[in-house]
Amino acid sequence: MEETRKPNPNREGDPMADLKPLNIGLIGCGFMGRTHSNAYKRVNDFFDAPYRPVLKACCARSEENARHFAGRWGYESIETDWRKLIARRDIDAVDICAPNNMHAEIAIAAAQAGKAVLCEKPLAMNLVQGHQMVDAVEKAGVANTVWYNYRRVPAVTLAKQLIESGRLGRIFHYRANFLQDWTISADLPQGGTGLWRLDADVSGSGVTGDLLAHCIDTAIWLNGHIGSVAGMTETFVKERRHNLTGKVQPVHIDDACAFLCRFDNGSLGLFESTRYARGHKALYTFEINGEKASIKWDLHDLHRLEYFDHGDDSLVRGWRSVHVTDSDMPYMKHWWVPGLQIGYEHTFVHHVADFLDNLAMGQPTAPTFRDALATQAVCDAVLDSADHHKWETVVPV
Ligand code: 4PW
Repeated sequence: MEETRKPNPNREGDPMADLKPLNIGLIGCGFMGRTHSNAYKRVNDFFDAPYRPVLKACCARSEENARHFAGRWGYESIETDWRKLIARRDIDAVDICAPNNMHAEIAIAAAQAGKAVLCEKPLAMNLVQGHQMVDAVEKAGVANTVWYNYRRVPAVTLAKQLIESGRLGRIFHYRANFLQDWTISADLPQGGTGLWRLDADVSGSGVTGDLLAHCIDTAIWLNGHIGSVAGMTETFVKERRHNLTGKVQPVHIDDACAFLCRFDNGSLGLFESTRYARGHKALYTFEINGEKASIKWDLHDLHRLEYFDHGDDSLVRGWRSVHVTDSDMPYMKHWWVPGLQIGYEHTFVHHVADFLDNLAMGQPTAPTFRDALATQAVCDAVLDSADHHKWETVVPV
């Protein structure tokens, strides 16, 4: 959390000192490539970071796409083969924004080459791959992190602080949803640019790895280890034309997934995700009920944390809408004046700021690959449970 930062030795005494460059090699020039590039470009404008990210090279399979992306975001050079990018001596950190089926191979090669590795979520296609990735970064001793960005929404970080301070007391319930509606049409193809999320060979899973993984990462962070799960999944559209083969092929992703779980702290969890909730584009919500207080949060209103404290005077007791914009709130002192809001893209800037600070101090940046492996373990257990129609124990990692 930003609030736990120690003074940065690299900036002590000389705030104007030249910042050390950190040369970024970005692999994958799509949606996530844009969010990360924006974060690298903005971080030094708002944070006293110890490094200056340099957009050294971006890599896409198509030279045209790589050139276009490099031109727009200011990358100094391009590659079309990720192995060449990793082999370059002028790259310090490899950022993986390629589809999920490439995460493991790229991350392992990058770690073996001694690069810092930043990987998009979910960590891997499955737990076996995830373990290999964790082994690789830990054996190489390289800095590593996974972009579960919603932890760094200031209101979500504030939720963490409230829970850690004991304000909620014993936790009884954790509820989370991530709802979308963009795949309802049966005419939508699977596979190819932008649509690889529908092709299980590339994505690993459907909403479980793509959306619930966010909810699980936040939940483990806020409420601790999940011990067992009971899940159900459905694929509503069973065949779709594949963009790469041109043929109508079976769909193997989960279009919707819901699961119950038990946390090690004794609380009960209820999670739901779907891409078939008409009217919802990216509705990520969670609610946590404790003995003394409850909190709830909604991505559509991301700067608010709703808080109910049973200890309030009963005459005025009720849900408070905490507007998380004041400068004493997590991350907010780096932005505008109190009352003004920030958004989705800032969560990535916060992640880069934390990563750079931690790198300078030789500290890990959560979620590390190992932290993300715990999320992967829950995702795998949920899918196994749905397949086997029974409760599954989550493998400790
Ligand atoms: O990681 C998720 C994506 O794959 C995101 O947080 C939202 O849902 C936006 O796009 C998808």
